[in-house]
Amino acid sequence: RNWTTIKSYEEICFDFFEGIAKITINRPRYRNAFTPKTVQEISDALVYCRESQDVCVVVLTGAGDKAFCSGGDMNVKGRGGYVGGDGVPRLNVLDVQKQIRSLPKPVIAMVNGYAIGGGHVLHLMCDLTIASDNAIFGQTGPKVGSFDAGFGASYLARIVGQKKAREIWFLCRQYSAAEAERMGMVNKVVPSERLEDEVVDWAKTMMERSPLALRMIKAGLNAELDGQAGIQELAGDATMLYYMLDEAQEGGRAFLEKRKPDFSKYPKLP
Ligand code: 2NE
Repeated sequence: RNWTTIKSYEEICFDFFEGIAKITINRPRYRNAFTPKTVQEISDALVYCRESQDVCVVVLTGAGDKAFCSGGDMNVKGRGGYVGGDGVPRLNVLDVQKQIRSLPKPVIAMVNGYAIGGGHVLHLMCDLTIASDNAIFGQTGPKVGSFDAGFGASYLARIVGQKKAREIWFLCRQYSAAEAERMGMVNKVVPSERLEDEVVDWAKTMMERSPLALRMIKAGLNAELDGQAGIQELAGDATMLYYMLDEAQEGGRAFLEKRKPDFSKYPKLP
């Protein structure tokens, strides 16, 4: 498959192939643990994915065959967050979680090994997860002095149920791809040599569907769980659609032409 580089970064790769943008955490030496810089680069790539008319589906993965992502880089975990080159402690991965959540395009986690700690939460945030049969899932926070009580807890519980979510966090065990699939965290498990083909198949199928319909259903699924922020997303999409109608154009035109708007001719459907 002929992936072309969209933009070069230091700690991620960012590639494109036939409507699919692939973000690869590229720190295999550390099982693809993220630093504040890795996260900043992912965030930048996600902004590109949101803005680009060419990107239809986003894939998030990790380099090599051992890990999707092992969470925050413990080497730079300081007091108050993960410390980058500027010496400031950050938890900027939480912003990336929200970016994935509100990206108006499908995001697939392509899990090719360990999805652990903050890396596990990243796969959860993606709309779909396709995993290789050697993938391993789990949270480690309470073992290593951390936790994610945000999406990492409540969204996990929505997916696997309260009892399983508590088990996953309280015991910090590791789960096989088959177990993760049974829990509903994984859409499909495939042999590792088929992983990318399978992900590209799923992406291509989604690209045959109406992008606006996918956007609205993602916003609707989010809205139920995300409170006012979720409603804002769905409402923003409704505003965007309204702006596409003559009825909304008439309001703006009337203002600029300094006349009363005439909305009488627009349909009032039952
Ligand atoms: C991922 C896992 C299970 C892999 O185990 P294994 O046996 O395959 O590899 P190994 O030998 O543990 O790791 C290979 C190298 O990668 C480094 C290791 O230190 C090791 O380095 P060397 O000994 O060769 O020098 N490495 C692996 N994960 C790393 C990490 N996260 N940071 C820095 N270096 C790492 C096993 O490695 C593991 O359990 N890793 C730690 C997972 C973890 O606890 N992550 C942090 C969770 S907290 C978090 O992510 C978080 C949050 O809870 C809330 C907000 C934001 C973030």
